[in-house]
Amino acid sequence: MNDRRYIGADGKPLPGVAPAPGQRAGVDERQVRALLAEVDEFGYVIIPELLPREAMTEIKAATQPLLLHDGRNEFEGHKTRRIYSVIEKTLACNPLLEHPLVLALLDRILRPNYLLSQLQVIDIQPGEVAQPLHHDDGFYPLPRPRPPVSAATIWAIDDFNEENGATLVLPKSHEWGNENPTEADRERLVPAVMPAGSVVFFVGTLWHGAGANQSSRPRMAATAQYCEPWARQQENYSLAISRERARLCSETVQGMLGYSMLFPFIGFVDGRDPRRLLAN
Ligand SMILES: O=C(O)CCC(=O)C(=O)O
Repeated sequence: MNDRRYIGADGKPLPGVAPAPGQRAGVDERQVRALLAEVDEFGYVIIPELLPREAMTEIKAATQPLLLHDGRNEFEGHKTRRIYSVIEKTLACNPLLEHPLVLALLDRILRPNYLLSQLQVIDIQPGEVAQPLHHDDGFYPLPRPRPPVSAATIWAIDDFNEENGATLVLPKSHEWGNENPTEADRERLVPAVMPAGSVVFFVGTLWHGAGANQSSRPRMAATAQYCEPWARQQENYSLAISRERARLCSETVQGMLGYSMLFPFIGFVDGRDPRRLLAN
């Protein structure tokens, strides 16, 4: 099939667009199918130790000095520190957001040229209470049940355990209609217990939230959310990330920041592919 989504306005293939499913270098197709089957059934999957612990230690060293403020409300968490506009401040998390296995999953859930919706580092301090349950694409005013508009990763930079605030997920809630979780549903929450370097991947329709941190140490995570290329990103990357900074990123990340198009009518600049703006 001649898929027009991969072709630029000049009729030539777009550079750096997401390859068709099955073409991510070094990714085991059977693993992708098995992970997707779990996501289909439960709404999430935990991938243990996808990166070495040492990589997380490096990310922690680069990001810890940037964690300056406690959250401003119940959702951010009054004892939780977050870094927004991460790419403007450090490129340390880029390998997480463009990990080939994560991209291979996204390739099958979202349309080509899906976008980064937000990237955050989240450091939950001791004594923090559990975050209100939510699903990540709940702010798009579209009735449920429906396919997800987004998908997310939460990477464990520290070990995640039941005591320190491992993300709580509600299995199968991605299939729900417009109902909210009840007290009885809370009994079914599953903590994403996983060692540093692991990731929990889930669709934007899955109910979840950060757990309470009842330990004596902070729990650090990095989370990347991705959305359909027709949906508005949560972080306004055209304003938050400078062009100079975007130039330091890979073509994949540049595309996810917004230097890409959903052919032919979404995302153009002066009627043309915005990738041209990064050319020197
Ligand atoms: O930190 C976590 O475990 C989850 C955070 C989360 O879901 C959010 O802030 O949207």
